[in-house]
Amino acid sequence: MTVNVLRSKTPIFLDFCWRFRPDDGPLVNYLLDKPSAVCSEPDSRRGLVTILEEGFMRIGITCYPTYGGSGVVATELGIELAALGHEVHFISYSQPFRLSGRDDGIFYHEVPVSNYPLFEFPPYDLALASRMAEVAEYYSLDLLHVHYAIPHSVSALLARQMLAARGRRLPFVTTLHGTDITLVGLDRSYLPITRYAIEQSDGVTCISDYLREKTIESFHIARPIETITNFVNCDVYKPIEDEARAETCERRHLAAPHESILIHLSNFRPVKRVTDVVKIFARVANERPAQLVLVGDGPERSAAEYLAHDLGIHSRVHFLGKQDHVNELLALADLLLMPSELESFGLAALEAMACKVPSIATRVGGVPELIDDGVTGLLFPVGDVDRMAEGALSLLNDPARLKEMRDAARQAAQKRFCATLVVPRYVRYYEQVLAAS
Ligand code: GMT
Repeated sequence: MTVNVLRSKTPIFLDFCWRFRPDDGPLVNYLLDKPSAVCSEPDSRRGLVTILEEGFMRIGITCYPTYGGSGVVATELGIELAALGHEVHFISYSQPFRLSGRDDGIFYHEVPVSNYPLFEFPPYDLALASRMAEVAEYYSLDLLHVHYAIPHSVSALLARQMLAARGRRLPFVTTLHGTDITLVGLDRSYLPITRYAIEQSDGVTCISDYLREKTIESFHIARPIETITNFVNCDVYKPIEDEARAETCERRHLAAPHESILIHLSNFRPVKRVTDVVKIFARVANERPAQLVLVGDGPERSAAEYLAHDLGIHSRVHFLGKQDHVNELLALADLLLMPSELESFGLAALEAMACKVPSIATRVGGVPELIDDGVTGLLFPVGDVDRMAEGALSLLNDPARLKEMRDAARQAAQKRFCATLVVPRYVRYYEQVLAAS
């Protein structure tokens, strides 16, 4: 039998004398003596132990693996945690799209969902709970971290109970991202169970203070909720310097050197108001040479395409669909358009900021916590496409001001939202949760 004793990046197997620590269940143990010692303590035994370095964790992460902010944050967090030496196990119905499948320290466990004809609605949440419990047991997970409350936190709660019945602990952290609270979670059919799962989580984090307050107010939650903002890897999301930018073949493919590039990046859900993006661009393109690049896909794409044709600007509007290396595209742009109805954070704007691209955005939800109006971007009321177009033009027509804002955007991303600052906060939070549970 092999047991974990201390914690380390690279397990070392040694013949030690050990015994179970009574309160910690069968998988957490501690060393009693040196290899040569006789096992003299009561209940002690000799056997193989894994020597692990202090602080090492095995973390199970569950998220929506498709295109969408919460899945992106969860995946990037897993990548950063693995880079810090932790072991990360993604548990989901398909591999998160930003994973290569060959990342060091990252494992993927698919959740098989039975499509037995009796099931009009296959019970994914139950299959997920079973897989979570299984993976936690087989791979000695320390904790689960679920992104987006519905249904992930309910599945994690079930997995924790399944393991508790077998004398094992499996604390779980829920990170709330936005529509799991502001839209879906408020639906009467989900509200009671979402509230229960939030209350029962061993730890709960929110991606902005706005969402934290909204959760407390809408769900009447009394338990502590910690804000840990979204983050960006500033070494991956980085600007291409000005002269080089105009010359890159990707940029030349999209626009002539004298043309501005406006970009939009989303999952094209109604909340993103993609048709407003096209309307803003039409007003800008009326005044100066410009191209619009739309990255992503979703239900509103066809309406946006129709509008681009209807307004006679389709030759300057490029629908690129889902893209893997959005960092490279963002770095080519002059401005990002994010006219959303609501954003609890606005990850796309942060990724753009790190690439020195300021946003024309709406003053909603958590966006003002990310974008300093007039300094790192410009904020407007929802639907005010005229003023958003004027704002975009005022920057594009004033290169000195645009440059100042570009620099400020990158600095803010580096100083406040860089992965190197934010990811250690998650690690500390896990440690607190593990110490308390
Ligand atoms: O609602 C969406 O558009 C997708 C959603 C998600 O969970 O995938 O996005 C939310 O989470 C992102 C990552 O934390 C945030 O950047 C988005 O602001 C947030 N969306 C909303 O609040 C509408």
